[in-house]
Amino acid sequence: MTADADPARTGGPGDVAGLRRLAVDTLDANWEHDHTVPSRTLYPHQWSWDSAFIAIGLAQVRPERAWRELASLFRAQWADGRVPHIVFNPAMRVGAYFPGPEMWRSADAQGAPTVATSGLVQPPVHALAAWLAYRRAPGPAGLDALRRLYPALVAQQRYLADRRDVAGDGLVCIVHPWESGLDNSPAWDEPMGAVGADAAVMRAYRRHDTTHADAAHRPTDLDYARYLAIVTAYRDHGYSDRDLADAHPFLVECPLFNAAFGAAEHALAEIATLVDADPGPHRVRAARVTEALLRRLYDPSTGTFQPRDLRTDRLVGARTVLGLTPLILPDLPARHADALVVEARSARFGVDRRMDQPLPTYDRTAPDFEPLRYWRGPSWLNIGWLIRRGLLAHGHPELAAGLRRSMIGLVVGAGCHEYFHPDTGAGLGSPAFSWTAALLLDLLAE
Ligand code: 2M8
Repeated sequence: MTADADPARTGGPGDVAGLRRLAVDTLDANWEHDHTVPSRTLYPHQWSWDSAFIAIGLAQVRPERAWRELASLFRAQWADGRVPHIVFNPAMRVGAYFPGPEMWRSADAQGAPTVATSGLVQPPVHALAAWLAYRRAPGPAGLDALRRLYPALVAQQRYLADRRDVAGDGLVCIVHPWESGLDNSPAWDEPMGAVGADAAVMRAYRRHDTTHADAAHRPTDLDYARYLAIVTAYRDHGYSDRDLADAHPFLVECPLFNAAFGAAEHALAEIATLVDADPGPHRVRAARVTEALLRRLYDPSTGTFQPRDLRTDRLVGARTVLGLTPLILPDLPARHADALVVEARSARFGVDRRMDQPLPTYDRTAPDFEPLRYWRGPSWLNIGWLIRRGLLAHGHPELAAGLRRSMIGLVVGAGCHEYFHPDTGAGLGSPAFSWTAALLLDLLAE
């Protein structure tokens, strides 16, 4: 197959109908009474940003489920507006996932819902997902769902703006690498280096992930020891966001999280016009987020966005795919969008109208690029999907088409895997991963 051919239209197992069937079967198999698990083995509960991506795909084939997916997630919203990154299914056996509800102890925290959840959040891509789901499945049922979701989506944004702007600069601060969604990205190596923990503490626990996936494809025990140390610090602080700057061990402004935060305001402006609310304040807030991102996270010397470690007030040096994601902001100035396109097209990321290799999550020319290890190199469909949207928003349809073909080609070659080898395209992690299936459906519909 040439790099130019659409892998979904060349016959064989990669034909559009066959791919759609694979995606729908994967989503159906992962459906669990009111939500979709990311993976039956590795992630058997509900995850926040997974549900958003999943709803976008479900909207095409099971619209009623798309709205239930988002509604069940938002039923677990805390009183302060935070949307927890995991909603635990009480029917699952103890030990089905680590760290489980016994570690998070959300019931002891003020304002937590009755269902057990984590106390962290994930990138707020839900308003964008709700808006896109509605565009795929417009009609009275969708409009009702948007009406119900709108205040909850606004409260989610308010939580992030009011409680998580630790530096007072208009950007949201994440308090754990799990909040970024790119758990062990090299972007977190510098801030994580300052978190005191010993890999040996993991002898006291049983990791669940490494019984279902190769340990060489997952975060290390030292990573997990640090993850637990940060969870414990936040939990023992009652999951309160007061005085975080004084003692919390991990405080970072992430370009992807904040790009999603800004994109949510753009999407809320669209939703507001549909549900008879005022879009004006959302547009004002969206513009402020873009301005803050440019002021605080854009590095003119590299022409890309970098996370800011608030404990040192320095930009992180590693060039990861996170830096490209502000492209999803429609109001990013052309000069900055152009610089990101240069970075995307460089040998580091290789975006092209004819892509030889999948988009990696980390600079593939870096000496510590790891093609097998989770978010330290492998290719992920949700990231490619976001960047493709950004390329379209900033007038690069040919690059967007190249990226789309490359992403579809990954599933044609390996199935709905969680992530893919960034050189060979081989499937890694869970072989039946929900957001891969859902976003494939979205790409096929374009
Ligand atoms: C991964 O994260 C969880 C912790 O939240 C884990 O490794 O156990 C990440 O890929 C995250 O982005 C994703 O939402 C989650 C479920 O798919 O898995």
